[in-house]
Amino acid sequence: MNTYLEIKSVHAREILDSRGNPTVEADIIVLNGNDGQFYLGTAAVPSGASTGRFEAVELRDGEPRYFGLGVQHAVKNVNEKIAPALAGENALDQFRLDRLLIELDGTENKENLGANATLSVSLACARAAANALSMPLYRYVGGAGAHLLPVPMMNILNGGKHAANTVDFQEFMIMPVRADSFGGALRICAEVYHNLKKILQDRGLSTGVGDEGGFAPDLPDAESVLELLVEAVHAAGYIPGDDVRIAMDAAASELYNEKTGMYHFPGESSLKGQEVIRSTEEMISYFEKLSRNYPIISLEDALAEEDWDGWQKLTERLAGKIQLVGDDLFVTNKKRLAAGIKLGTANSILVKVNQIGTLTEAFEAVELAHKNHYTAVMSHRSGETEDTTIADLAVAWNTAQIKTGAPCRSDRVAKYNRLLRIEEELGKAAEYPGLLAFHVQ
Ligand code: 2PG
Ligand code: MG
Repeated sequence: MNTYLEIKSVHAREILDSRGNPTVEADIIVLNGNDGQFYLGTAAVPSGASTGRFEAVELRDGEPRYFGLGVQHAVKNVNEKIAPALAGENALDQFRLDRLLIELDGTENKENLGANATLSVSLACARAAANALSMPLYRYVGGAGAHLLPVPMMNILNGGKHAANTVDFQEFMIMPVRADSFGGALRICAEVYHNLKKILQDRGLSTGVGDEGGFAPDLPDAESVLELLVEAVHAAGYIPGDDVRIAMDAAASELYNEKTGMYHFPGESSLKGQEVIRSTEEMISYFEKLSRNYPIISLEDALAEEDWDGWQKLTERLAGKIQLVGDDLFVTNKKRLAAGIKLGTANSILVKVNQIGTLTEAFEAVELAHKNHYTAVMSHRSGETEDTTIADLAVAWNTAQIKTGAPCRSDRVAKYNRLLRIEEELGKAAEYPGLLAFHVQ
């Protein structure tokens, strides 16, 4: 029996994200020809703060309401342009639907309809199809092979654009590589998080949190943050470097100054009372030193999005030892990833569905990465919603790693909780990869 899930209606609305800014949410209703029933799929779009220059366009109204951040035009594009184009199509045909969206937009970077408009529809289609087939989303998208739970890359100390503190690098994360289940891994992370809170409290440091739920105290440099993380892992009763490794997102495009061609550290400068600037070469040596002294397994956006020469050098020097993740560098775009693979830059890609604007294109980026022995890390944005789609996608595409913030704030915890439920549902089939999630050990 051929199943046809006829798209009956597509409707978008403006909702708020975790930073109190507007974002797009779409509802899609399909009619299942087999049982004559209607099914709903809903998806909401996240939004970044340290946005890569080459990301697909997030359409904002630029009008006085919400300081220009309204998304009424993107919503209108869904309701008036996308909805008629998709009416009557089969929601099971995800690749075809995404191609239709790409064609309807007609630009390289989705500036016409907005990637926030296209993504809301793309994800809602998949959700409606999964619901109509009574399947969990990870099973519908990933098929029979979906069984791998991701290792959390959990951000417990926020800096950069995600917090108003003096920490210049954006994210300091823990990765529980020795747990035997996702649930066990999550417990380790939460225990370390609470120990870190206590350590900060005892030292009179702030325990206020940043955009992704990690603490955001004023600290002078990366070394002082890494010291605290190692201490928190110990205090929680785990062994740093053995049970728990560290990951960092430098978000270096934010520190890079095009005029000077150097990386500027405003927080470190203010606390040390002298201007701290690093060249590409000094950045590489700095990361080399940090990775010698601390159990760092993964480093994201260590250099700026256009510093390809620097990235090549960084890869030559460090790729054998640590995972080098391209976020702003690759922007979930298979063309930029292909260029990177050719040049031998990085060995991993961060996957953010809204950087590219359709489910199909995000999948193609993951596929290209895996084919070329790059790892792929499924990721949230710093502005999130209660939508948990990325948890299912991590399992569907066997990415084996997920970055989705601290065990704090429901927009982050919702994804972890969804993964707990998936693990429970998979039962014996569930696998937690631990160190096998990495090509470096
Ligand atoms: C990043 C992300 C998510 P943003 O840089 O990796 O942590 O931040 O969504 O602000 O780009
Ligand atoms: Mg990043």
